[in-house]
Amino acid sequence: MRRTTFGSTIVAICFLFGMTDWVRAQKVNYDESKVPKYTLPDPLVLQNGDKVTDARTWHKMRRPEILKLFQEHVYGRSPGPHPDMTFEVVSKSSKTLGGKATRKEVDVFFAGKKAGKKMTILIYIPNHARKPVPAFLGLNFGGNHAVHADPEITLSTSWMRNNPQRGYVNNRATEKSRGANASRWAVDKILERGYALATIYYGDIDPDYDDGFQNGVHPLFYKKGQTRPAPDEWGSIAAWAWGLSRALDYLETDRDVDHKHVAVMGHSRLGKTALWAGASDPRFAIVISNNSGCGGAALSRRRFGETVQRINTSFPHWFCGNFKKYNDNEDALPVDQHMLIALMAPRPVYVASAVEDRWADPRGEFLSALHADPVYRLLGTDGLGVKAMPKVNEPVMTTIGYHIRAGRHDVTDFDWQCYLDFADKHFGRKR
Ligand code: GTR
Repeated sequence: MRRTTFGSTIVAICFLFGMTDWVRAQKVNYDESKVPKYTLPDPLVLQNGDKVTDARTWHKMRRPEILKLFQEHVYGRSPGPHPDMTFEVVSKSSKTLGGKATRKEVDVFFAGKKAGKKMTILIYIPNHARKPVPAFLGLNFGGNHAVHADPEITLSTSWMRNNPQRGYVNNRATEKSRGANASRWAVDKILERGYALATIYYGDIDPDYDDGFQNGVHPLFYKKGQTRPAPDEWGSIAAWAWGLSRALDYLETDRDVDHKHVAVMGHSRLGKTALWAGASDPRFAIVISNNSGCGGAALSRRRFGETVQRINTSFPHWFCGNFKKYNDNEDALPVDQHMLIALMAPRPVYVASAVEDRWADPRGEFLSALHADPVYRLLGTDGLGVKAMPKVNEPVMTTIGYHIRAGRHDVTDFDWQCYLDFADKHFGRKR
């Protein structure tokens, strides 16, 4: 009798959640003792087996090798800018936020056509600071109007994931969503500290759902007869990162912004994106990963929290087709994520974790930073200044920065405080 009840409970659970999801959910590992033994590929050994012992060999041979491996096996190759791309400043107000800032909105027409695909960059520039100013650049989740309650930010008309409580209905943003993500963007603090903030809704570049790569920027670059990216061509993360590079193309033309001092920052899937943007575009002077987890800063081989199989199943459009070969097969990957961090070297890079964000594997994020250290040292920097995970809320600010803060998967004022201090330090700014 008891057995029957147990059996029917299992059947009911399987029915409710779907058999495969239920089985998969049982397999998520949060137990450090169950992390499998693994050997990481050595970032300082060339594919032909030779050791890399000088900066020149790193820059000329090993770095290009690693970049290519990430393009082929993880994120996919992206094109350069479209030759017809244009920018248009569509609004400018020099007295916003109580007179503290100048706000600009800039449309980027990816292929030059006004009726075609575009993204809108929202830029706040501190009025008190001497121009050009350094900047933070990051993609946002809820539309530009969600980063601050400022009523004059243009309400996004792009496709949005529904969330009626926050003001997203019928896949569109409503007035209610103004400032919905303000707690994640310390706009006032960033401006006070003399930095500009530039941000773009990531869905302007590619809406975040699997539609076979029809409604984002991918089709602008299909060859004749091509209907989707090849297995080694860009997925959505690479497309979002490509959009960040196009924003930097614009910033290079904006006299208020010091485009040589732009820190690219992102949270979660957009943290993965910030890392890939920084790896593939060396113009980014600082790269910041906030809680980026699997496919971001976390080592794939640890299979702790979210795994390669899990991420490729939930989000089949994020990575390139080839990445699926590594589902439940992480040891076959020719790279791991410490090599992604190493691609930033010698530029400052910051990896941030949160204690409760176990899905993103905080220890795996730290270990990537640690195992990138030999590359940073070879290039003459101080690398990561610690060998073990620091205490909670105690940031490490060497050329590789790291912190694990209290709390959940999120971006907080504490995180921004650290990023601003890190940027001040590495941009040589005194307070
Ligand atoms: C989760 C995903 C994570 C992370 C997160 C986010 O569902 O599993 O890898 O990217 O979304 O972006 O908020």
